[in-house]
Amino acid sequence: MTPAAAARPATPATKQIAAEFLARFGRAAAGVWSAPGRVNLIGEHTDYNAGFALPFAIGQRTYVAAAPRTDGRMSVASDAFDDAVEVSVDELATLFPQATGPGEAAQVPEWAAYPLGVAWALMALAPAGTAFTGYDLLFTSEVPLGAGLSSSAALESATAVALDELWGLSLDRRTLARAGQRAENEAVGAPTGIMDQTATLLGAADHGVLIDCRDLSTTLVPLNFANEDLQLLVIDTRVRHAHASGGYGERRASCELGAATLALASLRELTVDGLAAAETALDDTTYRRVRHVVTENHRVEETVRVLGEQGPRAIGALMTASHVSLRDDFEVSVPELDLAVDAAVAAGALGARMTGGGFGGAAIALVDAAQAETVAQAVRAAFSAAGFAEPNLFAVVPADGALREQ
Ligand code: GAF
Repeated sequence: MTPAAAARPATPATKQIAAEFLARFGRAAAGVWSAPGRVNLIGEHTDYNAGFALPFAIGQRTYVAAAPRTDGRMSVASDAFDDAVEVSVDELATLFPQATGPGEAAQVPEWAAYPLGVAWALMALAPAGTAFTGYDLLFTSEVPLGAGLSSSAALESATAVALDELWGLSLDRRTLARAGQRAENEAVGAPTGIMDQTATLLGAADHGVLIDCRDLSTTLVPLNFANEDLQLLVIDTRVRHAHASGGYGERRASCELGAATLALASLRELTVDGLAAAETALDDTTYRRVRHVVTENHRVEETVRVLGEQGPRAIGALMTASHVSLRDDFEVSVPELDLAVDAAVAAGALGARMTGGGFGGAAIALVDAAQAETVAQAVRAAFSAAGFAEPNLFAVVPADGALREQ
């Protein structure tokens, strides 16, 4: 199909990707789509436990330009990676077997497994008889890779909205989110939850997205830091992480063990009041993983309540408590994240916490706008004194989710 032109004005980023597409493929793109990275305000490692999370989409986006091909082939290329990949659409339908373990599923360079995995997952959802035209897809991204801001979901969701429209599927956003998660789980082999795809597909300017991961229902929660003279600073530690390997899967397994031992469908069923009984039934490590999830769900509900009653200035203590729980009970922080949080709070931040899956990536700090530079300088100085690489600091605001740009 030939998509109708979208009404959004061109931006420097959309002009750039359109020009790169023309230069690379010798013909104009038929359209440009984009999806944002995300910051999780609070609610970490709760999504795969059917719990609550409160992320928001950020202004930094991943863009994809696309034009149809006539030879039944699909190509994906990115200005961030050398290895472009091309496959026939027929091959694509069977390219990814179900992952049998972290990192075992990739049949293609890892970055390409994200967009090709989404195409593969969408093909399985399409009505019988859908004509799967091949496309050239070219990506560029403003979302830093491996920084805990979900560059992966930005890539998945940009692909999902583009191919949904180009293939005429008209799937709803929750279904697109599940397709992105399936790509990540089964094509890339990372056993991640649904929070990031939901935030990048359902986010809205000046709002957080409260996700109930039990039924994937979402509520937009007003969240405007500037109105309260606040800034939300991202402190990218530059310690890179990957969830296809290492501790993420182990934490998930611990949670599943905890729920199974307590005979619960998921840790969502356990409340703070039930923790004392859980402690006697679980080994110490499993208990601490469970305690994090249960108290974090409670902190998300409290954050939503406090935002509604008092506004964002009052949520700092909940953010910092979330970090302490992730550091001590869930044990997914690293020294750089702990230092970012401690230095920001010591310099006057209202609250701070690691954001995303952990094992590296970024922290966030809620600061008075007037104090933002003081806090940033204190964090940089603390990193320098500790001998850590200089962190990358920038402010983010809640922005729109995935959309058609051009
Ligand atoms: C990563 C995962 F992709 C999410 O699904 C979520 O589990 C998060 O870590 C931790 O809250 O971003």
